[in-house]
Amino acid sequence: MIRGKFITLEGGEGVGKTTNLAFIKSCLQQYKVTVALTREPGGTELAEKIRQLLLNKEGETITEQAELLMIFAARAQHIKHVIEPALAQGNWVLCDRFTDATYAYQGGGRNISKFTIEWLENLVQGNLKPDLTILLDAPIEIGLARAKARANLDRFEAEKTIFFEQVRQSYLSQAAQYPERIKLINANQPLAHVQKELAEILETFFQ
Ligand code: T5A
Repeated sequence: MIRGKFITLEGGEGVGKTTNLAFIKSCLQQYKVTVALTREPGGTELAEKIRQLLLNKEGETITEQAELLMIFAARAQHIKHVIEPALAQGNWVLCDRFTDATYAYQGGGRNISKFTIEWLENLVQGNLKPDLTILLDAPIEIGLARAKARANLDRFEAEKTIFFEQVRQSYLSQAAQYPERIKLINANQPLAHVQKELAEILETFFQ
């Protein structure tokens, strides 16, 4: 059995990740691969409960360390019960956010050290890394305006502007550091243009 590929979709708030997941899935299916769609935090029953706790603005304050550990706890469940089994069966996994989000939000946004995140990444993931990551990038006011127009703000979306600037810069520096894996798309353009670029990236990936 040939192991499947692991593709992740990243970006700040409201850049269009969820909107484009189905489009990416349909592109991948043209190449005759079976695709499992999933997301982080979440993807299993327990991980979805952790997601609810993480996004909830009410109740006691969640410390930065607790937030980081909850994210990796959810990720451990997700990898063990969903991602690894799917890849081992030859299916492709398309995931809305993964560990690049932890470097961006907990590293860039919360100032947790890269070494701490790397340590947890090694513990929880072992050798598992995405084969391809697509980073949708837009000025933060564009993404936040889209997110605000759509729903009530969650605990992350209610952060200050500086937090989102740090998240964005952290994502961009990761894209600069890993250009082979992370493909950057300007998400501040009409959806049809974003999807044309997505299709081109996937076509190149299959060559
Ligand atoms: N988190 C997550 C961490 O802190 N650390 C981690 O390790 C991980 C994994 C939840 C939160 O968890 C945090 C980060 C997050 O804050 P989430 O729900 O996946 O993660 O993240 P959100 O960014 O909140 O997801 P959103 O659903 O808000 O944003 P999307 O998915 O990027 O945007 P989407 O597709 O819903 O689009 C928003 C609106 O914009 C429109 C859409 O129609 C929609 O209305 N839109 C466009 N409009 C015009 N032009 C375009 N090109 C458009 N693309 C989309």
